[in-house]
Amino acid sequence: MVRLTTTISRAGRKMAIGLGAALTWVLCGGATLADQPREWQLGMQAAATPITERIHQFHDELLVIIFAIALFVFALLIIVMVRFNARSHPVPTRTSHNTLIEVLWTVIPVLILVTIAIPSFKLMYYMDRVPDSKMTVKVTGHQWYWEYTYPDNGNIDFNSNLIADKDLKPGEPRLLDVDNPLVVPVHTNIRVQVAGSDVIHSWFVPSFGVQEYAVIGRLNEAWFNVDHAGTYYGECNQICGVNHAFMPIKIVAVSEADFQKWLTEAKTKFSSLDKPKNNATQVATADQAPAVLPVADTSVQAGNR
Ligand SMILES: [Cu+2]
Repeated sequence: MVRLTTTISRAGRKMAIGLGAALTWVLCGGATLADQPREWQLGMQAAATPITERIHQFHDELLVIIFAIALFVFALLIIVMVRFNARSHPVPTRTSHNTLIEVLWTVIPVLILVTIAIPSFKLMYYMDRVPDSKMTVKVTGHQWYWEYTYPDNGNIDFNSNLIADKDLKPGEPRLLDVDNPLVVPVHTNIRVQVAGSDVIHSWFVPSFGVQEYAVIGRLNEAWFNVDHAGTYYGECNQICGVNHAFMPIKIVAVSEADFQKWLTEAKTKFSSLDKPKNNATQVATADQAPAVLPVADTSVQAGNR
């Protein structure tokens, strides 16, 4: 008996250590490796903006409510199975109405939904209203790349194209890295205007909590304020054609000083809006699509069609 207890306690200790390690990995790993999806990742990418922080908080609150409801329904099912099966309850009751219960099962769900709706609407308005923005970035979705414009910084305008597998340098994530990332300063309210040029795309950056449709002839707005310098990745998440999977988003958030430095370089590097586009030759038409497909692996191409 004593031996059994020791074995159990040893196993328990091992399990506790394992759980502790896993938890530390999730907590620490999650916080530092936050900018892009990781293999075997659990949970969401860590928040890089106040919007994402609130989204995650709301998600956690909903999780509690969902759990409580699931446990309650599970308990009811167990009670019904134990108390009202044919053996323990051979003569079924003929009850068909119970006013009190009917009122309760209508009113309580309504109250639960209202409880969810209030923080949900608060969050939606928080995401929707662009607070005093210091700068604007215009994002245009094309088949199949993104174009970034800085209207209040000398109309810098450039295209952001995927780096093909064969050109990837060590450390550059496959299908996520681009030639020209969007560069933004940290701790700045940035207004994002999203538009489309051909079909509907969607500019989605998980760690920023921003997902905005790029619709032709329509200007959608979002905003973000990046907490800390770093590189953040996102993807087009509106099925937009054959190369939908190959138009990732890369955002580099830098300090204000570094941003000013980048602006000076960018002004010479990229042509401004009133000059012809720097890489207009890369604009793809539908019949050119297979030719511009930037991934060498043909099995991937076929899988994405
Ligand atoms: Cu797209």
